[in-house]
Amino acid sequence: MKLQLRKPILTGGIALSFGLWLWWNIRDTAMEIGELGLVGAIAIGGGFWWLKRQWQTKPSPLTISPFPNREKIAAAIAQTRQNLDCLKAETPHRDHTDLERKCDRLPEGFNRQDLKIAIAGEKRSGKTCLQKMLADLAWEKVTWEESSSLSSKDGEKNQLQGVDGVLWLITGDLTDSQHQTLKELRSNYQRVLLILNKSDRYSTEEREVILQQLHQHIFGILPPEDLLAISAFPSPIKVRQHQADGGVKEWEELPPPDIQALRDRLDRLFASEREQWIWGTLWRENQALQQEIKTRLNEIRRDRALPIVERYQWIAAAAAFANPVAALDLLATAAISAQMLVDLGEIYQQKLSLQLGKETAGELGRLMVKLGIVELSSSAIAHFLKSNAITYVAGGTLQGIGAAYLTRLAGLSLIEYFQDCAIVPTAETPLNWEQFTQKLKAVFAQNQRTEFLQHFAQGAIARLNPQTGVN
Ligand SMILES: Nc1nc2c(ncn2[C@@H]2O[C@H](COP(=O)(O)OP(=O)(O)OP(=O)(O)O)[C@@H](O)[C@H]2O)c(=O)[nH]1
Ligand SMILES: [Mg+2]
Repeated sequence: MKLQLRKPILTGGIALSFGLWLWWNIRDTAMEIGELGLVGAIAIGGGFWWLKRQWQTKPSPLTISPFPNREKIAAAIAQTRQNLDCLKAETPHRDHTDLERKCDRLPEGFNRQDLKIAIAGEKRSGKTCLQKMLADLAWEKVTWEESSSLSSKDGEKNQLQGVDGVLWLITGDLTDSQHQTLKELRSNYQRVLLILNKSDRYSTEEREVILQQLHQHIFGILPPEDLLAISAFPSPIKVRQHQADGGVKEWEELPPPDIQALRDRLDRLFASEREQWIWGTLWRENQALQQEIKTRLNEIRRDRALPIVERYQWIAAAAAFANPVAALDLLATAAISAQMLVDLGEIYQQKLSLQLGKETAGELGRLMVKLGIVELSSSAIAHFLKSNAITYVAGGTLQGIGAAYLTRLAGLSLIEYFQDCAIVPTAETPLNWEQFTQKLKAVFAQNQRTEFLQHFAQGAIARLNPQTGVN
């Protein structure tokens, strides 16, 4: 086992004091001797670097968010119902009975009594041994299931979505990714008990050190009582007995399992928190259903939104082709139609007046210039026109393709942005530019590939000047 003797405060403190001492002592001379000045600066810099690290690595304050109460979950379920109604209203001819059935069944979760608990953890961490022992204890209305290793992979985490609690077995300190998984589980209102199994393999001191490190890791995520050390199936120990005749008798003894701490904790939790654990699952089920509704609605809305983007893309192309502007910045702000924003907003139930649409379109064009998108795409298109033997390039071709391309980027980014908004009608709100910028960057990265641009440019040329084309 790796035991680390960590005294960062001492080491860092010494480094800092030494740095300061050195600096004060050589301050005057250092002004004259550049090299020493450098030494002092490095020492001080090192000290501050260490201090900064300490501040950064300080554990966050206790932030265990309370589990949602019955009212909060009931409100969330009502919201799901509203979202489903919205989906039905927008697509009256489609069948959504599967989602409806799920939504109708959700409130039944409030009457559930049985607990389903997963025993999860790495391979060979003792899950089967522990499950056998717990099953023998015969708690009322509790069932156990062994779950494969817990990692950050989505598929595995989904296995735990439907269980009310997780006994997470570990046999040493937590890794960074396990720590991350723990945080994610907890933020999904998943009840987790972190259990150090096989603790018989450690001496009392070693166990204390590990537990102390684990306590630091779970700080702010789990209450300290939910970290427990057990031995579900301890290894046999050698017993030696000195005989009267001077001989030594040796044999192996199997120590009894030590799971009392876990048993006591579960006793208490089953009596006091049973409902909360079940509500946690209900909350996750509701979230999953909301996501399902949203995905279905977004698919449908996207199918309606794409032709709109296409339409405005060619309108912009024709306008820029007929009246080519030399300045790229002007191209961006002129190309994006406010009406496209309003029309897309309507599909996604995001109210946008023409006035706000105009302001947003202008802002959006400026953002594209600022991010270098306009310049990059214009030079990529110009390069394509030069390097491909185009039979005839009319005056505004570059501007036409550019305007169409920028309109497309703006439209697709807006679709991505609106997909994350609430799906029910909302009051007029300006764009969240921080979020929108992320979407725009992602959409630009996806549509920046040379093949795409070439294909796009070819299509645009054919439209702008149907008699000509590409060789
Ligand atoms: N020393 C020690 N060994 C243990 C303890 N608990 C389980 N083991 C041993 O660990 C090994 C794995 O135990 P299992 O219960 O099969 O572990 P598991 O997590 O179900 O394993 P997989 O299903 O293969 O992932 C066995 O050899 C057990 O005897 C314990 O508390 N102490
Ligand atoms: Mg097993």
